[in-house]
Amino acid sequence: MDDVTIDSLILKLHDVNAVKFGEYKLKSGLLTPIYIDLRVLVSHPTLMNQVSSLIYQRVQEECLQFDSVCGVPYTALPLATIICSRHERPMLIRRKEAKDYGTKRLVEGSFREGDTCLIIEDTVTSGSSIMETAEVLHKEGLKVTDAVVLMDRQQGGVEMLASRGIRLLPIISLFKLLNVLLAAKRIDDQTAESVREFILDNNTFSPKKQNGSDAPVTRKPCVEPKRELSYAERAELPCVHPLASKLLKIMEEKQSNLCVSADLTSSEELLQLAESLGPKICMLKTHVDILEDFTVAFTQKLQAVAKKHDFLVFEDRKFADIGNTVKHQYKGGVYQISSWSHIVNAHAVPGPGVVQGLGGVGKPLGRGCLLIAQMSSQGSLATGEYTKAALEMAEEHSDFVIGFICSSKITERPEFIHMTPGVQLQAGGDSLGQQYTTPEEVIYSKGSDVIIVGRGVLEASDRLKAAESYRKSGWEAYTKRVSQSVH
Ligand code: 5BU
Repeated sequence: MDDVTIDSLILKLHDVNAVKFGEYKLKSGLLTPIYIDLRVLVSHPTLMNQVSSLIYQRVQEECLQFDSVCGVPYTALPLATIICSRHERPMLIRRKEAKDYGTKRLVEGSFREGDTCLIIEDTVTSGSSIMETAEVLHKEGLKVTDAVVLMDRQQGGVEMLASRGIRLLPIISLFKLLNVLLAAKRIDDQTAESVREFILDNNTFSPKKQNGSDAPVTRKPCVEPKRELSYAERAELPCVHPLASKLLKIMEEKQSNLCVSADLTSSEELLQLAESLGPKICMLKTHVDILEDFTVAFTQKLQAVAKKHDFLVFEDRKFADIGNTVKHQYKGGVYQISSWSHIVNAHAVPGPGVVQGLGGVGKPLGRGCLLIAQMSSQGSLATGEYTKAALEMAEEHSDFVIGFICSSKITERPEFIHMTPGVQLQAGGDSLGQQYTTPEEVIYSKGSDVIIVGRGVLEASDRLKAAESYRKSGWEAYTKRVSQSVH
């Protein structure tokens, strides 16, 4: 789905008053500074068709398999009708109230027990409306595995539905909507910030509520495996964080454990680098504060390139303050890192508050954090007991910490991903204390998972060729390591 189409749709939705700013009451009684009312769509047939096309495009992109389609009443009903009519797919209608005469059916249309029904919705906040419809469908013997939604308010719907076995596929996220309206000067910084604040402070999903107990719910720790697992095997473990699982899958699919460190000062050059090296890398690391021309539009373009070439973005921000401060640094300020970077990192030096502050912002967005357990620079103080303490901190916050920046493997637990900077094809260093180790040494001998390479690629006369050499070298070291430990 291309970004230009989404951006222009967002502006059109704003034009027809489907997105309003002010003070509105939600179904839950909560007052919200943004209201999304897609009921007006029916008065705008062109827009209606465009939205239906986008929903169907998403269905095709994800190769979803289903026997029928059901729109959540009422706003999504006409959307489902257009899609089903245009693409000749069977539709089901869920009644809000059962008739008190005739068949008394709650679901109209023909279906067989065990059929899969795809749900379509216009806006999701907590996910409860989709869940209500899914429960009615379940009672009729239908299966619901996926739901496509035009607008995700990012308040916990994805997580709530996932906990009930339904994958929610959103087309527009609220943060994306804000960025586009802000870039088009439809709203000011203050409005965008107050909405962001509201969304982050009002996440409706609490794993505690889901299992009815007060005990904090964390993913069950992985059992230490008896042999070295492949990236693909680790991705499938239920104890692995969804973002770590995504990264491991990308690594396996692209046969790349290379993260390029895009330490550049021009956003244009950085985007060009991302575009050309995209197919070779599993992750791109940034230092956005060294860009001389940072804009919100840059982050949108970077996200689009990351999506196109299937890599994750890691902003190497190295948060190191008390929880309350890092919370603001992560979600706000000029860079709004949480809105575009999949992964960030933090020093363990402030204690667990740093992870808790960041987690409050990042967890609802599905983000992940790396703890800096060791550094590549000469004389680093992050050694011994400090490294051990960072590991313990990660183990206690494994619902947000997905791994480490380290020079070698520090734990056998397969849910944590080890990432190592200070890598070049020849060992050595620079004049300011950086120390380099080779990909073979890092991945094969030291058991790390990802090589982070900056100048090794950036200073090469042919960056693409250099990236390919690092990818190949890192991948060969990994296959050698895994094959030697098989059974
Ligand atoms: P180089 O050009 O490959 O030396 O760049 C390494 C990058 O990794 C650079 O962006 C550093 O800020 C970053 N880095 C590092 O080198 N060592 C560390 O321990 C950590 C980050 Br944490």
